[in-house]
Amino acid sequence: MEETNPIAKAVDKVIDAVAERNGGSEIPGRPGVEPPTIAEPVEPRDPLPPKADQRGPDPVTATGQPSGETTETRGQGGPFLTTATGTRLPDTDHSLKAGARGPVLLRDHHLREKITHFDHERIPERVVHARGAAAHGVFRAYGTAANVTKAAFLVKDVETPVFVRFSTVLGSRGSADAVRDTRGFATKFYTSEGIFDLVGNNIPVFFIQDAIKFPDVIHAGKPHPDREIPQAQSAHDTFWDFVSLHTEATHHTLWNMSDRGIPRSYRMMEGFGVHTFRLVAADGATTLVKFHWKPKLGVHSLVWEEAQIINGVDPDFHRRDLADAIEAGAYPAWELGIQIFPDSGDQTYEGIDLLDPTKIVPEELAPVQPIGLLTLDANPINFFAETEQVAFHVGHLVPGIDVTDDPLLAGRLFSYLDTQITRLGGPNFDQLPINRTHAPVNDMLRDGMHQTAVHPGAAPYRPNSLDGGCPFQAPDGYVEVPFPVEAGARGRVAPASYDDHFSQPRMFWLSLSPVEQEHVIAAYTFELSKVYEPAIRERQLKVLAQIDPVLCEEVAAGLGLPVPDGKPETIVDPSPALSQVGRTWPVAGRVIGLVAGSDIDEIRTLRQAILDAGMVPLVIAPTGGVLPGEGDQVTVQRTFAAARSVEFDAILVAGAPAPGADAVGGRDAKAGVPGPVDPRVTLMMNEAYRHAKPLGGWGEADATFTAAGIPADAPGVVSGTDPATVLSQVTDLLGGHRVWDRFPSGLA
Ligand code: HDE
Repeated sequence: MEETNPIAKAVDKVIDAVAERNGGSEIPGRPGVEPPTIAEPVEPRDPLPPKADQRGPDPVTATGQPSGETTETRGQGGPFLTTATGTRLPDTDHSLKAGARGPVLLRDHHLREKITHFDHERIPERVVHARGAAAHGVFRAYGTAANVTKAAFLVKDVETPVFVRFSTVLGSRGSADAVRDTRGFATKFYTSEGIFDLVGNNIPVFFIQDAIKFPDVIHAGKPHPDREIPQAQSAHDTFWDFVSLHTEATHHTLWNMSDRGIPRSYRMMEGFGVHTFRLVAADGATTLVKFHWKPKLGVHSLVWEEAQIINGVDPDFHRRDLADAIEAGAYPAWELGIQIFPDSGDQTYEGIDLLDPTKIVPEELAPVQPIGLLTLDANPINFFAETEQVAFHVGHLVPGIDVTDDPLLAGRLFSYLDTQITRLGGPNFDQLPINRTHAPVNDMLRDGMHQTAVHPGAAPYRPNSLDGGCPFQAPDGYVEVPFPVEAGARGRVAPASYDDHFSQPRMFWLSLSPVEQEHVIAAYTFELSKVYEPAIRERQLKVLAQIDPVLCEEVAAGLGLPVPDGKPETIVDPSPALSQVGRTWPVAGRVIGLVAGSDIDEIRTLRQAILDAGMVPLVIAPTGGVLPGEGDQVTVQRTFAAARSVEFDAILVAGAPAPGADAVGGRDAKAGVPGPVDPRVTLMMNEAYRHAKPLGGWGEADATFTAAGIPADAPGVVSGTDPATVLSQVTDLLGGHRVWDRFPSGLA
């Protein structure tokens, strides 16, 4: 019962206190559960509960039974500082010394325990996908897959707890979020039949067709081994050396060079299982499928200059966006869908080899059929315990879902289990709280480092008679589909269908709108211009010639290189579903910058209107504190000195702000070019304009646009007298994500 739950009550009290103190502000990002006092708190009290937007792993034992734990008992307990073993401590600031000036005594057990534990706080980061962010949620099945799979979690209206981790591939754990890279989209379903991990990416194809090349492609993408640069990016010699020599990578690389390589948000990415999976129905019938996640907010991306600025201004951009959206109640949601193919024996569909992970099946040929809804509704309580320790494994399967013979998947089935043993320090990683199944475990695995189950019994083997024969083999348990294996001579070989490396890249290119094609040209030109060796650039141009002549010519022109011979050999139809431009989407969780200029009275009402529309208003003013004037207190979230355009999806300006007191180049380099309007604001408007973001203003706002060099009649620039009308027009523009017609494409 909600009312009698002491934690829920405590959280409610804290929320009320926060709201009261903050003048009703609902801006996400508060670091702790309650506002701190200025003076050091000295009155002993119990540890505070987690924030209202946070939830830890569900309380189950290491063997999957309800544990009866609560948030209170799982974290820390009692008001006083203790050792790891619960002995109370009166002082943790001074080492035990012989006299005030030392020496420090070796017998100081508290010092040794504290420092020793600290010395071992780090674990190896993931070999790939080291940088990530995660959230808890729930998956509700529509029941539409029940005819093709017996998986219990896909029965209509069944709700399954999930934990989802998003990631970049190349960067280290501390690298920036908005880099050009593939994104991981890994989902752990805690089903009643055991764990199912769908470990996907935001790009539907992969670089390579065989797992044996995975170390090679990753070695090529990671920083160079001598200088260990560059960090978290593909714009360097070894990457382009590899992909230009392994042309099977062309399709994936083209997606990377498209806007898909720089997502606006984890909330606005598609996800793909990539491989073809085999589903098994209750009657044993099998079907081949590809999994898709479709974001409710649509697929959106950054523009490249914006991404570059973000990586300096807010390297945690995607992490923050995910956590803030959940804290603000704008829960991200995706539909899970499947493309269904008959399991006809040859494992192809419309001539496409379903076992080749560098190929998609266009949605126009096989529509994505929705089978359930994923909603992320809670942030983790502790990054390390949850986001870092979560261990995904493509071999975590449940009855009704089987793998196929895709050779990339075969390597993954080995790798994900193996890597956890180094990363998480032994074979018992499944027992870490975030990895615990919700299905009762009755295995014969025993002992090992960090064993947390206390196994009774004398006979962890079978058959046995000493433990009454337990555990018994389950007649309804997981069975691998007895799919016939095509016999042939043993050899390091691939089927002929794997030789087509260019027809699908060409299809992707032809499916993009002109503005998206412009971005692809710019991305290849940027990346290859960072390649030192001309031979590698020229080799890659030959690859581009196989995709499209315009793409090749434009990139060659940008690099100042001759256009190589060669042209596409295949004729393909575009797949319109691959373009992300041209539709409108919900604006939930979008961030609007509200610049307090000369006409700030309306900011109060507008701010509330933005909150009511499910978006996040950030008030930007010359100094911090609260806005001057009558009415509700409005807290300033960003000063002119601290704000940068990249934090906002759209900017509204209340008139024309005069230069602030700190608008001098010596104090703030952004203010180096003086003008009648605060130069930090004109820089902000100018950047947002270049990044095709909707802009709006009222009062003397035209003076701000003029000072920023923005034509008042430019597309997506809304100037008016009524702030509510301006907001409504800007909100409509935001639904289309960017104002793409501001910069018409020369390719159109
Ligand atoms: Fe991974 N991959 N991978 N991968 N992968 C890992 O597992 C690997 C591939 C993906 O948030 C590692 O636990 C091989 C495709 C995601 O924890 C490792 C091959 C796809 C994540 C590993 C692939 C992925 C990983 C590193 C080629 C999309 C992050 C740490 C055959 C369908 C999961 C770990 C998380 C992580 C191996 C290719 C997605 C080393 C050998 C294709 C989302 O085991």
